[in-house]
Amino acid sequence: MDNANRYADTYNATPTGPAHIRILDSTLREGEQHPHVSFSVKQRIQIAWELDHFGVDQIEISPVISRDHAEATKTIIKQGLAADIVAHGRALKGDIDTILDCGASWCAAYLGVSDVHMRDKLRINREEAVRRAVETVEYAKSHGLKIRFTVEDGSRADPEFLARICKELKKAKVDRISLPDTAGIMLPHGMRRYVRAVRDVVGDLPLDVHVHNDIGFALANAFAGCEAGADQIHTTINGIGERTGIPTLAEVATAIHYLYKIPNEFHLDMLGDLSRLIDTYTQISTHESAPLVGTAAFKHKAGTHLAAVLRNPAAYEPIPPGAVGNYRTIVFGELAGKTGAAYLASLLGLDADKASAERLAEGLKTLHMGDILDIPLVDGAKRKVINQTGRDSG
Ligand code: HCA
Ligand code: CU
Repeated sequence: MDNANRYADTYNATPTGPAHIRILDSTLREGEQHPHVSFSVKQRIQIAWELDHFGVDQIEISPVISRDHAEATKTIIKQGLAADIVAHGRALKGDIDTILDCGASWCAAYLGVSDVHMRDKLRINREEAVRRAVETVEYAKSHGLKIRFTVEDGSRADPEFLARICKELKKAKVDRISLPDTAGIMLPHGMRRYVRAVRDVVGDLPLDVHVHNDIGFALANAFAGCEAGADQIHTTINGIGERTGIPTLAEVATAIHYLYKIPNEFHLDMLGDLSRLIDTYTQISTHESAPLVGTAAFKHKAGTHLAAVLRNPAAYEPIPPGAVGNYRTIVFGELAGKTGAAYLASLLGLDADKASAERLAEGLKTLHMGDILDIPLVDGAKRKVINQTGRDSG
C-alpha cells in the first residue's frame, strides 16, 4: 500500500526544524488547576507511573499546595522513575524549602513578569521582581536543586524587561526557562518572535513552552515555539488546566511522532487508555470529537467515506487508530449508502445482492439519529464486503 500522506509530508517537512522535542506533563500540577479536579494521593502516584511508562521526559507536580500534595510528591520521587519529577512552586524561599523537604532534585519557580501581574497581582516593581527571581534561583542552586524559572505572563511583558530578567536568570545559572503564554493570547508567528527574542539573549539555555488554549491556538503555538528554538512542550492528559487548559499529551506526542517525525520512545498506544483514566478520575468526559482519543476520532459516517474506508482506511484517516489506542467505527445511518448497507448485511451474515443492498440503504435512510448503529470495523468483515461487492481488495 502506498503512503497516502507522502505529499502532505513534503509540505510539512521542516528541514531546519527542531531535532528533538521533549515533553513535560503537568497533569498533576496544571491539570489539578482545572475546576473540580483533585486527584487522590494514590491516583497521583498511578498517573505518575503511567506517564513515566508512556515516556514523558518530565512530570510536574506542586507539593506546596497542601500536605497531601507534598505526600504524593515525596512518594512519587521515591519511586525512582526515569522521568524527572519537577516540583513546582512560587518564586519564594519558603516554597523552595517545601520542595527540598520532598527530596526533589528538580524544581520550577514562577513569577509574574508582565506589568499587570507585577502591579495588580504581586504589587511589586520591576526591581523587586528581578531581585526575587535571582534570589530564588541562587537559593535553589545553593541547595543542589536544578531549577526551571517561569516568567509567568511573559508573552504580555515588556520585551525589554523580559530580556533583562532572562539575562539575570542565566547569570544566576538557571537550568531552564519556561516561556508561558499564560493568558492564551498568542498567534503562532507571535509565539515564534517571543521565543526568538528570549533565545537571542540567553544563547543555548534550554527553553520550555507552556501555552494556554483560551482562543484555541495552544497546540499550534507550542510547536511554533519549538520551531523558534524551545525544546520542551508542557502538556496535560486531555488538556485539562486552568480555564481552557493547555495542549493535550495525545496531540503533542502524536504530532512529534507522525508530523515532525522526530525519533522518540513514546508508547503512543497508551493514549486512549490514559485519556479514559483521566476521564474516570476527573468525571469529566472527553468530547467525542477530541482529536485522536475521542470516540468519533476514527468514526466514519457518509456513504462515500464508508465506501472508501472499507477499501483503504487511509482515505479518511491521518494515522491508524490502533497506533494511539483508539479504534475505527462505522456508523450505519441515513447516510450509509449501498456499500454501507451491503457491509452491514455481511456483518449480519446475510448475502446482499445489489437490489437488496439498495433496499437496505433506503431503509437506513428512514432511521432517526437515535437508531443509528455504531459498529467497530474489523479486518475480517472488511474483506467479506469487498468480495461481496465484487471489488478487488487492492
Ligand atoms: C499558573 C502559572 C502557569 C505557569 C507555567 C509554568 C502559567 O497557572 O500558576 O510554570 O511553566 O500558565 O503561566 O501555569
Ligand atoms: Cu499554566
